Amino acid sequence: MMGNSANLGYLILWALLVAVFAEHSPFEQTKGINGLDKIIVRDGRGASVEVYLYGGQVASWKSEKGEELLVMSSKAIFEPPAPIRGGIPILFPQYSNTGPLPNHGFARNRFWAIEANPPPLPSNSSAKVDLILRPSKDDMKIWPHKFEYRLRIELGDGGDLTLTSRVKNSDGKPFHFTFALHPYFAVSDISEIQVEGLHNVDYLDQQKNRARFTDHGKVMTFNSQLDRIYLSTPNQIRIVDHKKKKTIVVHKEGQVDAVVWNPWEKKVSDLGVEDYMRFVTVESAAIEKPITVKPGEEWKGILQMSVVPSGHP
Ligand code: TA6
Repeated sequence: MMGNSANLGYLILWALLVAVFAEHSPFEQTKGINGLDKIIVRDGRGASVEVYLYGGQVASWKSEKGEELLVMSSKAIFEPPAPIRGGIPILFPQYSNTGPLPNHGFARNRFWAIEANPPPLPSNSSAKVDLILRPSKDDMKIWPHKFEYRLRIELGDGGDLTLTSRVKNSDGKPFHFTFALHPYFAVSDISEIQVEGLHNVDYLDQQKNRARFTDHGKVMTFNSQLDRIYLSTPNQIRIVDHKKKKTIVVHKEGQVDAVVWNPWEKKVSDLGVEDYMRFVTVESAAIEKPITVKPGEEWKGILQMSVVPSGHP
């Protein structure tokens, strides 16, 4: 009798502890599509971000009002080794196929881990998760460098989303990499938006063998396929969505380039035929001049994304 009530007491205590822990844990660990591990971070005011450990990839970012701000392809394949088409893929340690590695490197189709105690990184937010990627033996065969890629995914005031990348060289020799974070930003209609902030900036046209041009347009609009690497851009680029009367503000640090892409009618096997109308990518990138990290040193890059009413400063 006594034993039973003691057990019940322990059970209640345990349930209370679990509830208290769940309340204070900054994120929820769950299963996503095809049973892949997924993290959900909520800010307590309605904003949320969902992240797959596969690829360390943000798959959803919702505003305080629950509006989805990123696009996931209607034909996205959630089956390793295919990368996930949508959200925010991490292209590392090689952007594109101009190097020895598979297109866009390997970070987007590796399993990342949660890092409980990352090295200090100042933050005012408790709505965050820290991930880490270390190379496997097989990765070392194709890219022979020991590294630690730490990614903090964090919701800030007003539901803005910040991705902080830290790449540490834990090897005995320097290494170089090219890189991009590739957000598929949700827009009302690709023909109704304009991208601002790239006036008079040079770009490499990926549809023309990376020939170099200068963009003289005050703003960019879209009416056909576009795939450009803008070089040494300002830190802030804005996507103005006239229909939604909203502007997505993309702020980047530590990555001087930016890629703007929309495939339009170009066939992309894991993209629904009409999906191109709903997104544009504005990517924070380091492409023209690869980043060099010396042994024991760390590179840091920040991508901060927020949505403001159009016309807002
Ligand atoms: O960043 C733009 C880009 O490099 C385009 O050339 C385009 O092909 C896109 O990325 C998607 O690449 P993926 O390997 O995901 O099909």
